[in-house]
Amino acid sequence: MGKIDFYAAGNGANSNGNSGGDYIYTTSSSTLAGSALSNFDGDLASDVAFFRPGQNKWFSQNIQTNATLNTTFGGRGDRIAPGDYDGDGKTDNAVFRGGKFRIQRSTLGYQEVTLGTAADAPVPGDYDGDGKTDCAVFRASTGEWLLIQSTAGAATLTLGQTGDKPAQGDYDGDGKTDIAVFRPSNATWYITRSTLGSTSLVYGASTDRPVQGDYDGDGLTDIAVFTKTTGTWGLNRSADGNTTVTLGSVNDIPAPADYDGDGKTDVAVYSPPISAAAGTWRIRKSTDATLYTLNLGLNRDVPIASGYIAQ
Ligand SMILES: [Ca+2]
Ligand SMILES: [Ca+2]
Ligand SMILES: [Ca+2]
Ligand SMILES: [Ca+2]
Repeated sequence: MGKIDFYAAGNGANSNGNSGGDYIYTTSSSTLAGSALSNFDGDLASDVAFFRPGQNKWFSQNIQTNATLNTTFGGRGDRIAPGDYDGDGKTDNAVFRGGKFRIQRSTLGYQEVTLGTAADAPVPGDYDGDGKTDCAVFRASTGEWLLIQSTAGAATLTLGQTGDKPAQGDYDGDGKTDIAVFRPSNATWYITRSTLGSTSLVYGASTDRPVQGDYDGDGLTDIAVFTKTTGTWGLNRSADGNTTVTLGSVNDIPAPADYDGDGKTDVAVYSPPISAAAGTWRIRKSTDATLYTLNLGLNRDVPIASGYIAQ
């Protein structure tokens, strides 16, 4: 079978007798929900992948075929900003540094986008829902989200304050990334959904890290937190309810993505080697809850999947 494109689609209707509030949604492989994060070969599953600072190496391994890709892109001081900026279904090498995105698009070639300042956090997502990742930054000091959308153009939205961690995702499942923050001081999530409007929820603890993803595969991003001291993942799933999973420890980097390609985000961590020869990837497959492990990586390697959540 050749390459196919993955789309989830559905209806959101409120049965009030008219079309108000009703909509049709689609999610393509470039959104922050579903099965296409960290997907360098463009199949249906996320790849184990990392960025190695210093060497500027991008390495990915398909865990079904063990096929690997190895490219070089980026420079000193870069933060990864992964996404599918050209909408071809393959994750593009992309970095943010000093108010500029540098993107090696898999089909359309190199692109630079000037946006924000060095102090801003890159928060790429598909804010206009056209299937292409948009450049975006979050400025905590003012709560501003500065967007340059691939179809809808430039926009500035406001949500958040100093200390907040950005947690963008598609929480209402309309195919458009929604701005969102996790506020450690009160353990509250604040979300401005593109179709359903504003909402907030107390979930997690002040020291938790936001690890939002689509853990139940319904097309809606789920609020989720990782407590590194206990290795506990709290998943507030939109369709399947609240649950916890234990995976990881204090030195681990959360790397949630859909590695088994079933449309549900898998709980996953990267353990840097510290004193061992290589790091360890641990992925809890959503299909059967079995653990996949792979020895791969060095101490400063940055999991590409961690580039979709607050770094
Ligand atoms: Ca691409
Ligand atoms: Ca877009
Ligand atoms: Ca949305
Ligand atoms: Ca999965």
